[in-house]
Amino acid sequence: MKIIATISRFAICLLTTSLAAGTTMAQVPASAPASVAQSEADAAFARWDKNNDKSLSVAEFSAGWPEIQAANTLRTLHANFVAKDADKNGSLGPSEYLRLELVQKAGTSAPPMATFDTDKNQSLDFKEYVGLVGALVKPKP
Ligand SMILES: [Ca+2]
Ligand SMILES: [Ca+2]
Ligand SMILES: [Ca+2]
Repeated sequence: MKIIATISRFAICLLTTSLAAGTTMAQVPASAPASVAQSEADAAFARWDKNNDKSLSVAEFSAGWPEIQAANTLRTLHANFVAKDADKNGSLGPSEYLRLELVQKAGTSAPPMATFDTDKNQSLDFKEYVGLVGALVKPKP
């Protein structure tokens, strides 16, 4: 179990670092202090280590795995969002919306941007974009 604990600690550390960089965007320097990532990793590890024996069993690791996947998904989504934000103003305007792959694929059945623009400011911020992807991406069979 020692090996699993070491690997997953490393994975969590990578994960929390990238997640923090992805979700808080420009507000933090790209390289957060290692100690911050470390304490986040410790917190995640402690959360997953249900019986507090300082190692993650296969069952504990499996239970925490969806969290890693969710974070990876979020990181990918954020990278896509940034890539689609052609004028780099931090949100997707109507023309950027129409260029989204998901919207183009949906063609005439694509919902108007307003469907996802929950605060009605004529553009989609990252949170609204996540809602769009959630609505338009069909779950894999
Ligand atoms: Ca444990
Ligand atoms: Ca934009
Ligand atoms: Ca909006």
